[in-house]
Amino acid sequence: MDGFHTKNKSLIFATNNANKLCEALSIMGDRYTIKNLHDLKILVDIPEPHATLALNAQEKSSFIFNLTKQDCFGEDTGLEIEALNNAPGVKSARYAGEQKDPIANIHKVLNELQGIKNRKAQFKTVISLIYKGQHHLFMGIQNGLIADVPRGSQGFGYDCIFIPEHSTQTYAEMDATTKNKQSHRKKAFTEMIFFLDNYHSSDIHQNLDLHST
Ligand code: ITT
Repeated sequence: MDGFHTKNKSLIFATNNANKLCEALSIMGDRYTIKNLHDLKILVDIPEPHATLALNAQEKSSFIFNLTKQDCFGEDTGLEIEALNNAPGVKSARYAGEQKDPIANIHKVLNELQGIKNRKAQFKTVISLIYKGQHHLFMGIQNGLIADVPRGSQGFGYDCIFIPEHSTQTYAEMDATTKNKQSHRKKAFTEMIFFLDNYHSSDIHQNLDLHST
């Protein structure tokens, strides 16, 4: 790795979610300058109309690239619950309706899991990066279990019902540093950082399948 080339890379994060930005800043460290849509005064809720996380992530990055022509990335994250046939999945933000209400989403999940013993789930993050005009995909998965009742007050979204593997605490019972050490987002961002740190213009990146990821 060449430290000179990895300094001060500047990327736009195509998100309106302040919690995601906060986690990204903590994971990416100070070698990257990350700006979000709020920083750039881009006031838009980018649609997420697709059937896969990868296509939605690409929708976000493409939308912002078309507007700015700058290096940028978007990510889509889904909670996939085995006993619910991997729902809410790509519908995680709007599981209980268009209002994107995290409390209503959690209620719906817990209601649907009432009496069900299989609590296995995974969080999946897919990042779509547009770097020097080329598209690249990265993925991170964290396995875990869905708690019987919400626990903890940290974090956001579904954090209070997700217990990652090898832990007894939900994400919402952990401090941010502990979540960011081993989360789905940490894993996907680590893949992207590795790619950026080792980027050479002649390299070919093996991409994931947009329609099944
Ligand atoms: P952007 O599209 O603006 O990035 P969003 O909040 O719409 O933000 P997603 O569509 O990726 O983001 O989020 C899907 C849902 O999953 C949404 O309800 C989030 O709150 C939730 N979520 C995402 N990452 C999470 C995490 O790390 N922990 C808990 N819930 C999360």
